Amino acid sequence: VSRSLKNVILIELFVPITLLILGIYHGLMQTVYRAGVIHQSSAVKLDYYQGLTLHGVINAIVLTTFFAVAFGHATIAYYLKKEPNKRASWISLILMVTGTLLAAYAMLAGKASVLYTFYPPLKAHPLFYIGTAMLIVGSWVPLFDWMVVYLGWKKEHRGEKIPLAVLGTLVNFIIWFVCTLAVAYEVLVLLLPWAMGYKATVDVTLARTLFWFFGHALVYFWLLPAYIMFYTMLPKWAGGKLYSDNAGRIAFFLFLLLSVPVGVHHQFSDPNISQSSKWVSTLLTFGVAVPSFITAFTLAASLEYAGWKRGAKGLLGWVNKLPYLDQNNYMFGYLIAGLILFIFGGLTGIVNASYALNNVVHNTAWLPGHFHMTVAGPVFLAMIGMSLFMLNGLTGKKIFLPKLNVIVPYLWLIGVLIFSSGLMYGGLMGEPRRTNLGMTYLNPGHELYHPQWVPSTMLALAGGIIMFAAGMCYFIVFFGTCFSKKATESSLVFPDTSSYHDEKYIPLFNSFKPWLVMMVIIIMIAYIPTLLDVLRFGGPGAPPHLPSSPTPGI
Ligand code: HAS
Ligand code: HEM
Repeated sequence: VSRSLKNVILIELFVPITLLILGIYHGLMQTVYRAGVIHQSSAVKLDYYQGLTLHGVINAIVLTTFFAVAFGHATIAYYLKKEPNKRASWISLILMVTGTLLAAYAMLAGKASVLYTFYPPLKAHPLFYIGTAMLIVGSWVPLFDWMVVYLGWKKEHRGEKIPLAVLGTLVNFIIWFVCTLAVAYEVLVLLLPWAMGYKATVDVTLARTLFWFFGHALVYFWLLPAYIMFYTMLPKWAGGKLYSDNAGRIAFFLFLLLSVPVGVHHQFSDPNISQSSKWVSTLLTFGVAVPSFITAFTLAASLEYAGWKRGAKGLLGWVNKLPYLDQNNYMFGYLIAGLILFIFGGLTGIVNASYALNNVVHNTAWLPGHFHMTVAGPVFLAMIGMSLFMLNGLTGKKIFLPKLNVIVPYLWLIGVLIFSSGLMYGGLMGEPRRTNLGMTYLNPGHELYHPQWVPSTMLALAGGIIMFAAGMCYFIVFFGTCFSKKATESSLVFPDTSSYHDEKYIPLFNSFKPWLVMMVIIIMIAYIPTLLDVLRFGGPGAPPHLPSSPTPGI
């Protein structure tokens, strides 16, 4: 890649990983507050909710968005052999960095403790909203630029399959563009005028609905870069082939159809959305699990093939043959550890999506249990692993302490398994999420003391400490590599995975148009009735909760 693109990508990796130090620190602090180790509303001059906001925003919004753009630049340039536009990539970078700095200022100054979901009635300083909007708009710019590069490539390669990594990148950013339209409207039309004092009130239910239109698609925006690595790189790193190329194409296109219209599954407890809309959302959510099931089976077959190629014997012998601790092939460890976590992250997601079961787990500690095995599982491990891989390739610097590096993902895996087990166990006993338990329920001196939550929060604390330790080891490796001397010529080479079943060119799996039309139709089916409900029964018109109905709704 050119010097300019190399610098853009390196800044896009360096900025969020530096901020991540603060993000990881606040993760540990959250477990400390929850376990009642301290009975304070703040620590080191940072308030509990301020810390939780910094944790969620840095880890789940800033890191993921910067990484997706950096990795997108790299995949487009590598697989299409054409570089994105220089000016567009710098404009995007400047918008994203400025937006992040504005939002960081508002959060660190204690003026935006609104959590990473930032919907009202919590209100932030206008700079937080302006910063968020700039980060989002900055991440839109590359999509339009990559589309130009892609269309140019297509003209010269008629009848050829779109490289799978490019297909995944474009699908991901189209999902991102569509879902962020709703949050841009929420921020610019509802929240900003309210935060600046031009409007006295805000429509809370409309804002929540717009946020969740964005909010669940957001999780697939986090996930798809990892899926690109699973399909197009992992099989090669494992020593084999991708079982089926078409399986990957189908999975990505199904995400395009179903990532957005499922947001209402976060609002099963909102009384102003009808039960029929919620039922449609449940059904579509089971639908969006299908591409992940396809992925699970395709990857298992690909890994089995790799194991056989490495000389495995017996029915499950292939599992032992994979290169788990190969220092020169550390990406395998980062990806496989994430996949193992995702088995549990996915299963708990299906529990959440089941309309009636959701009543049991909603707003409890079960939820952070679920999402640390997804966003802090396969997504996080793929992102930090690939950041190191790109840093290594683009700078030609040798990995610092490779023996330490190769154990980081497994340490993280063990930490998350213990941490999430504690949270889920506690959640099933009614432990709330987003609550400073140390002030009340886990304070023996308080009348609300709940001793039955001691074991679960202690388990979460133990897992949190292991995750924190893994995080610190990663920082040593990442920054150690950053500041070491250049060892070889820089060249970023992704593995070229071939397919076991390399099916012939099928136009439907190599064109966006039919899928985009279907996407719009499904979104309309899911969201027109929901928005009508929200507009009709919004604000004071919301129906009261009926104790006779365990699933609230009109
Ligand atoms: Fe979720 C809430 C449902 C996936 C993240 N989710 C959240 C929140 C976050 C989040 C952050 O329906 C909290 C939001 C908040 O703050 O309130 N989620 C699902 C479902 C899926 C799902 C059905 N979630 C994700 C992903 C996330 C994520 C991915 C981040 C990246 N989630 C929900 C629901 C809620 C929710 C409700 C709202 C709950 C409430 O009440 O508030 C599905 O997409 C999951 C499908 C996944 C699978 C797993 C496939 C397994 C694979 C691994 C294979 C392993 C191999 C390894 C091959 C079916 C691919 C083999 C191993 C060897 C050693 C060889
Ligand atoms: C929330 C711990 C890393 C994403 C939380 C909570 C805890 C926690 C205890 C609060 C649960 C609650 O009371 O509701 C940790 C620890 C980490 C870590 C110990 C590692 C040392 C991560 C990573 C990500 C992440 C790497 C994402 C990439 C989130 C999100 C929330 C959260 C999105 C929700 C914030 C909110 O409710 O507003 N974490 N976490 N965490 N964490 Fe982590």
